[in-house]
Amino acid sequence: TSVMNAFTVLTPKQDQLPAFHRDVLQGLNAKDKYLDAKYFYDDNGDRIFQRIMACPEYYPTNCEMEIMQEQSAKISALIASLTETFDVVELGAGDATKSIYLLKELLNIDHSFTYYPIDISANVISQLEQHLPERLPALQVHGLHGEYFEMLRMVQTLSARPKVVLCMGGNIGNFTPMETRKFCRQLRNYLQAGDMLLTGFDLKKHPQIILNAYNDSEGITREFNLNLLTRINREMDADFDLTKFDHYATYDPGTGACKSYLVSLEDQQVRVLDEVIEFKMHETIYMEISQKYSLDESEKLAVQTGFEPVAHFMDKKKWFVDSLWQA
Ligand code: AVI
Repeated sequence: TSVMNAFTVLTPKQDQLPAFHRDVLQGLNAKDKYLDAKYFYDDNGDRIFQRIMACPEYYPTNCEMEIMQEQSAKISALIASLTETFDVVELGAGDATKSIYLLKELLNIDHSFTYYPIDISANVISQLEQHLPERLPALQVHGLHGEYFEMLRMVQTLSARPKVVLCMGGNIGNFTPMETRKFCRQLRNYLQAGDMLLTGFDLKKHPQIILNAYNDSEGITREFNLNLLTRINREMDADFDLTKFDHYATYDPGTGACKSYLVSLEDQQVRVLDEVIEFKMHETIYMEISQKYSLDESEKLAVQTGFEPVAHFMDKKKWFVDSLWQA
């Protein structure tokens, strides 16, 4: 019986839930309800995000595309001047449509590196492994599906070469500034002195331009947020009525925080697994932060977290920056 008791104690019900179920229930039971934006990216979420990136108001993709298309040769020459050999690890690789320009230039310099794309979406990784060889036949690709640091640890066991880590697309902006500092410090701890990080920051600009990017006129961002409720309905046997929630985006130029919420349009009860979640009319679910930075703030972040800022690569409008840091 003592074994039985120990077993019972060690496996309370919450521990048996997949992380997604556990995090969703925790967020919906919190005093200020929230959901984690990393869960936006199921297959349908990936497709909606592709449409966001193609919509006219969502400028970051075009800005970073311009940087990669026009400055990849410069960036790769700089990387090559700082290290002889390297492997490339990309955090949140997505469809790699931007990093592909840099990978191409890096291949011109050194054929022997391996590209390790890491993404939370299994679908994204299998697409990359399938399609990258068509675009860059000489590239060695080893995709990893999972959380950034778990997969980085995996990369360290696979390769001892110096690392060039890519964190593009303003993915870092989806952490709060405090989480970002923690993330950069943690990343620094995974890296060796001399390793490099190329990281994107969406820069502060006219607040209306930012707000419009997260509240597009076609309602694609709205759909993107609501899709997480659809995912919860499907995967957690829930009964969210999507017509009873609205999308609301805010941008505070003081702090640089762009946040999105879903707003309950009435008093309502939603069943999620075997729990009932109560919503008051106009109660919100905090969905996502997309933090905007100044160049100075980005440099300060580098120094605070154990990196040296080496160079900034901006688009012509100066709306977005990819910064190269060295550990
Ligand atoms: C993935 N990430 C950088 C996007 C952003 O701009 O924060 C996600 C996004 N959310 C709404 N629109 C785009």
